[in-house]
Amino acid sequence: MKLERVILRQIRMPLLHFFETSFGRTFERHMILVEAQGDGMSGWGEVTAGENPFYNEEWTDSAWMILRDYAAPRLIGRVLAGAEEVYPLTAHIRGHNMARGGLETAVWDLAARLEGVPLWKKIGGGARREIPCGVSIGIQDSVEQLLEKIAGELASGYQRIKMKIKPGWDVDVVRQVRERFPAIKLMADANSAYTLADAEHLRRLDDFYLMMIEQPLGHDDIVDHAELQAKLATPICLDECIRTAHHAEQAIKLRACGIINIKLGRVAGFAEARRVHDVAQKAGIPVWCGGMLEAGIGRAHNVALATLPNFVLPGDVSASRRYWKRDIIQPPVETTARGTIVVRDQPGFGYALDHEYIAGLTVREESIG
Ligand code: OSB
Ligand code: MG
Repeated sequence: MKLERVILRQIRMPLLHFFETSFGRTFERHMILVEAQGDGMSGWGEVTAGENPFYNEEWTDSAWMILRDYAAPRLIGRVLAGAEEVYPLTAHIRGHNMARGGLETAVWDLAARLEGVPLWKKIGGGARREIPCGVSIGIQDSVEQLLEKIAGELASGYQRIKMKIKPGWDVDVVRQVRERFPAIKLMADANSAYTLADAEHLRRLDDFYLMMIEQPLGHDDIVDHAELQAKLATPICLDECIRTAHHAEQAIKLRACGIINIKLGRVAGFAEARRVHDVAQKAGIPVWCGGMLEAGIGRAHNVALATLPNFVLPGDVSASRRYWKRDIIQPPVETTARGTIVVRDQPGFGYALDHEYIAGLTVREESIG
């Protein structure tokens, strides 16, 4: 496949409700869609960077510059034997995995479309026909609101609830959720809001038999997580810390986690996501697919990823309607009453793009090559 042109489009999509994590509230997403053109077809990717450099070092504008000035120029005009070649070709860029991943996933989609096969097949997935789904629920203005939201998501069929926590919204809130919902699969995500000095406080969460506690400590600190894990009965799940398969190896060797959340953008795309998956699988560590408030392209890519065999836990991949009044794909991503997403068999990421809607949402566009 010869990559001839890369088109970047930045779109603006207001969220139906704000989403609050320990690092702040998001009201509106600004995401970059990557169209990779080659051999007469287009593949599509979505950059999962946030609007600010708070989850990791990237944000929409940094990703735009990395893609335009570094990643896309490295690929344009090249004949690629396969999409696996994208990761090493952009590996000279330090960090900026989400920018790299937006392009990498677009090339995987292109490769699948050129062969006329679904993306899940192209990446070697297909271990399941339905993806088990959970939801991630942000920090709310009141516990009552949180309980109501959880009840609504359970009524929709979702299989597990993840609640965001931060200092001041943690043990007491989790206790109230547990009292109201004694039997649900429940977990908490701190997005790096604590330090080892909070170990005794975090240990109180052991009373609530959570499935896991996600990324309690520093975004880049595997060693402290190992020390904390030794003190906790609840498994730690690493998110921010795992940017490469090597990080996964180190975390497992140090016993810093019992579970890994894999996000395509955080690890720069499908090739490295598969390697993280394989490292975890070999060590007997289950994984699940994380989310970054994606629009339809990113959501569909997540569904494909979650068909790999070791994605055995419900992920943060949920229906488009939880976030968007209207999604950029047709049909939108929908869930069954069993709390699953049925994997589609159409070529590439499996959904149709709503080009007219995308054009209306586009605030800047640039063609490279
Ligand atoms: O840590 O998983 C996270 C959203 C933004 C930044 C970080 C995270 C999240 C989520 C959202 O939890 C999950 C979703 O997309 O539904
Ligand atoms: Mg997380």
